[in-house]
Amino acid sequence: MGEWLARLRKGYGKKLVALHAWNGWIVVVLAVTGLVLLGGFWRGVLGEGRVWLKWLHIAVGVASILPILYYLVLAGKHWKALKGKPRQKFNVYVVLAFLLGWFLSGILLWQFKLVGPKVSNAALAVHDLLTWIGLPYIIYHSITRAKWLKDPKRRTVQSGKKGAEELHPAAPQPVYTRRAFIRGAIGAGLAVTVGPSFLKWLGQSFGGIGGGASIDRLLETNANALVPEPQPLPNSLPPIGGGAQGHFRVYTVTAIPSFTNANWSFRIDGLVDNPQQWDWEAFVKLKRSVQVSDFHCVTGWSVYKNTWEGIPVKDLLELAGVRSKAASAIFYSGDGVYTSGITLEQLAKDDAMVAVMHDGKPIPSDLGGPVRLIMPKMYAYKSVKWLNRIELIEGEHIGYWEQRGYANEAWI
Ligand SMILES: Nc1nc2c(c(=O)[nH]1)N[C@H]1C(S)=C(S)[C@@H](COP(=O)(O)O)O[C@H]1N2
Ligand SMILES: [Mo]
Repeated sequence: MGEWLARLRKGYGKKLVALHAWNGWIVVVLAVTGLVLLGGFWRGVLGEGRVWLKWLHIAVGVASILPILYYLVLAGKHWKALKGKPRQKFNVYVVLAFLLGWFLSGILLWQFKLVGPKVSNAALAVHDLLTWIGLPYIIYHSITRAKWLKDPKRRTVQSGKKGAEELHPAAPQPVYTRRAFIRGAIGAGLAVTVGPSFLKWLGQSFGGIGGGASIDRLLETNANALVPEPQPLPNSLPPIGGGAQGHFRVYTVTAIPSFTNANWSFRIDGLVDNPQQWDWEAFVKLKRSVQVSDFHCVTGWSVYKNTWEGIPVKDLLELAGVRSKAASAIFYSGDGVYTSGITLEQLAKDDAMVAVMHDGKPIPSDLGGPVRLIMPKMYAYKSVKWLNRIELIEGEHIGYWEQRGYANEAWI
């Protein structure tokens, strides 16, 4: 009977060790893929690879529930082993809470179309927050508990071979003090390296509600130098939407381009009777209108109640005289790389707009200024930044992200 129990416990120890290792690797894969997906820098570098990476992140994320469930099966025994070790118990609670939080918010993000922008937006905030707190915690945990630092007496999972104490007699005091020092140093190092990005994220996500402050900051570093500045209509300043709520994440697949009066122009060509071309001075004189609309990125964040001022796409197409053969339009970015295609039928909506101002101010270069497309009822990958050309064509155009897996029809 005693022998049988011992064998069972031995098996359970091995299982826990294996489970811990599996879980560790899953966290590593999710952390690396997640951080790469988050980083604006990698968007441009990866191109199509980003879509694959996203699916890998989702697949591994969904699978991450398996070791958690398996652990819950073994948890009763583990809990007994942790008797009288409140810190270890606390650690298990914390790690489980993070894993479950990541899993649940991740499922909502994965199913963003089903749950709608409000829920997926909240899920993204939770997913990010857990990452900023949980990842340093787990990194700290794995570094400080790596074998060379480990106090054998504190092991909570026995490998099943021999008791750890037998292999390594308890370390003498001075070594333990050094260990504590190294742990402290690692903790401080993590706080210094991760802390600033965390605070920045915190400020952007929660401090910037109203969005005003950070867009003002982007305007201060605006790389564009176009004169004259567009003058806002009365509906635009103060913005009739009351000011945007939320925060834009600056996305680009190239370096941020910059424009001056000398190198900026806007044209409409292709299947039109009267091809058009404007320089900046002429373009700011075109009649603009104002709309309030929400802005939704397909990755789960939104900015609500933007007051956009610009020229309705309909008016521009009318000026150019679209030929009956034309079926859709290609929108080109001045970055020379990004495009998106939209059918004329979809463009017939009154709210399709070539925007020149946001909340009564010029659009900063980081956010696609001087001119970007706004398609409020579609996901924002249709909202081409640094827009400088509309070409009318017969068939359909598959744009930059659409070639890389995003649906060409982007209705929300
Ligand atoms: N030229 C260009 N336009 C672009 C993109 C881009 O990478 N390059 N990203 C698109 C995507 S996916 C989104 S969500 C929005 C983001 O707009 P923002 O950078 O102003 O937040 O721009 C869209 N337009
Ligand atoms: Mo997006």
